[in-house]
Amino acid sequence: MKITNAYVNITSPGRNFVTLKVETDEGIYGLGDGTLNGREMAVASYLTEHLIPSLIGRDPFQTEDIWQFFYRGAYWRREPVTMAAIAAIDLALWDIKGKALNTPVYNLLGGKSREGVTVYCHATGENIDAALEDVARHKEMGYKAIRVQCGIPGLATTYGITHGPGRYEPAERGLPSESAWSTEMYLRQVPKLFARVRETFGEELHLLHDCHHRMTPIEAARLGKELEPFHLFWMEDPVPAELQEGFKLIREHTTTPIATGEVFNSVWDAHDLIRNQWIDYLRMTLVHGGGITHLKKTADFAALYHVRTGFHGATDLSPVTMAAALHFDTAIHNFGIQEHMPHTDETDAVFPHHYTYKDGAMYPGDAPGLGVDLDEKLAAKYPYQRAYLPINRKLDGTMTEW
Ligand code: EZ4
Ligand code: CO
Repeated sequence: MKITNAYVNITSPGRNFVTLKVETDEGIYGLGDGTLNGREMAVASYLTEHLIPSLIGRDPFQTEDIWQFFYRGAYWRREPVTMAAIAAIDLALWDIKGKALNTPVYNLLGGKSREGVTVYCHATGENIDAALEDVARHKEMGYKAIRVQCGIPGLATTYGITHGPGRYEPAERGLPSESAWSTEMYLRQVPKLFARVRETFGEELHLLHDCHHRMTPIEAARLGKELEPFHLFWMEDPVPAELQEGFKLIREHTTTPIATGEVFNSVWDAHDLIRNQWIDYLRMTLVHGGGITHLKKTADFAALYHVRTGFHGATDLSPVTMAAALHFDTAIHNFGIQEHMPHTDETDAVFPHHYTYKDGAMYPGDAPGLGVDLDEKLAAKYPYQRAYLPINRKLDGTMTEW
């Protein structure tokens, strides 16, 4: 089999997605996701200008060699743009391989290790009472694991909180907005939130919380310690992770489990975190971490150190990544949990897919390959619109940790 053509599709059914379609001489095609929130066009151009010309004519079954060719061949290694572009190709090739062998991708990764993939959802509220109502609503929907975030008294907006009606979407159209942040106020609020959640819903529900890299290690250590009585499933991104050693200090002070890595793009970003057992869950997912080929090796390395996966699953990861993640989660041994933030109906229509949700779990489906498609006609109705994540400053105007 030979790759005959490949091109990038950019669409914005509620938010921007960069999709790669790879075609072969046998009529089989594969889809890959290269979406990088707020930097979409950089990945699209990287693919079109620099990778696709070298991809044409290759054997799509050579997932390992093609990955190494683009990783090593670039000379300039790593960083999110490069790794998302490589991931887009890698995912499309695994999709082709599955379709050509007439089997779902999970069978190429070891087969089913479990029936369903446990997912966690997002509950939010502008205050604690509203957050509790949202937890109750998600519990009704069958979720067994819920991330809980709430507004901070004294701050006008808080990242991760839905404002007004409609679905939560972290990226905002136009240029990035700026909002105010106070770690002192945040640290006072979060233990109160989780005390109320446990009081209301009991011990059984898995509770998660995302700190969005806003703290210093000693502040995170304090929060982890104060949250211990509420037995969180994890505390996510307590600090920015460029300094992997920062996690050592947190670890020395608290038994609250720690997840990090949604912004990582290589095993080297997590090398010290994993081999020193400073984290419990790794969040680097397929689109940002070089695809299935690189994540499989990373997950296997993590398994040696009791680190499990907890893939990022926000709406800026397209249904192609979601499908691939569910195949991966179904197959590997050290799967921990999968984030699930449902896409808009428009997005689901542009990307028809076989994966499903039921009673707190998701299933990749049994279609050959990844089991996701792209309706290019419909996609064309939603042109790209510039959109970014909000940026935070402390109350005195200083930029925050993140
Ligand atoms: O900020 O997906 O855990 N989820 C998150 C998300 C991320 C966005 C980044 O593009 O932190 O809201
Ligand atoms: Co996060």
